[in-house]
Amino acid sequence: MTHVALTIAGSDPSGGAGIQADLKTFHQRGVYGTSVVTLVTVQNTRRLETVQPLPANLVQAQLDAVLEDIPPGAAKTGALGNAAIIRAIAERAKKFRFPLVVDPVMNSMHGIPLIAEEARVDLAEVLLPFAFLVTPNLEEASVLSGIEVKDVSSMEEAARRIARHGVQAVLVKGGHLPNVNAVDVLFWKGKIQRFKARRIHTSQPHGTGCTFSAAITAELAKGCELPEAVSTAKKFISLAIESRPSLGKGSGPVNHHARLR
Ligand code: PXL
Repeated sequence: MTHVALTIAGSDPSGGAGIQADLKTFHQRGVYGTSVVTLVTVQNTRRLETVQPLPANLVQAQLDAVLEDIPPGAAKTGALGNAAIIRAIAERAKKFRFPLVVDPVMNSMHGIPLIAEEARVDLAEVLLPFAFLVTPNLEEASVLSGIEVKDVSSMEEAARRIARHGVQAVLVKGGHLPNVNAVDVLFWKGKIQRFKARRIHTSQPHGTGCTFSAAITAELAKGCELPEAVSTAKKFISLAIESRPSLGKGSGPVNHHARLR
């Protein structure tokens, strides 16, 4: 049986983040990948110059074409650009019969917005009600929860608050926490679970968030339970960071070819 995962995300021509990272991760985790492009960036490992969202009806038409033909076992969203695109996707997500993972991408690694600031509320209020899982980093968790998220206890509180938007599960990623191991907090079915990994000191590799959420989506597409999917994906992203290829003259990508034993 061939398992299928769908990504709805932006293009990163350098291949480290966005749809390129998602498709490579799906492939590496043994899942057939399909993709809907939301926006095009002009970037390399050194700089991001342009973010050009596609017309929302074109995003929706891509989604309709792929859904009627190759229904996935799970889907994820990445950079969404603006409120019109979020609404076009939410309109279809209402009827998804598979889990939707929302990676609430707000800024590129270079600090450039990948979603219009006024559209952040739409992410929370329009899309999250139809999502299975949302995977914010500390900064995104602060925006989505309305509280300052800076340590493990505020991560837990933020996860509970974000779940009030109607999303079934919340994974707050602690990769940017100072001085502690890389702890992620999962709130699911009324309970908090922590996932720990040794911190790997690097200059923030490019595409970590995309690759992690894509790996979770791949496991869900194969029918894994959520905690098992998160645990496997965390091992994958840790190995991908550890074994990153030195590519590019700036902040290089993680290793999408990482192979779990
Ligand atoms: O890592 C977030 C991200 C997502 N999607 C696209 C990106 C980036 C970061 O640069 O370029 C297209």
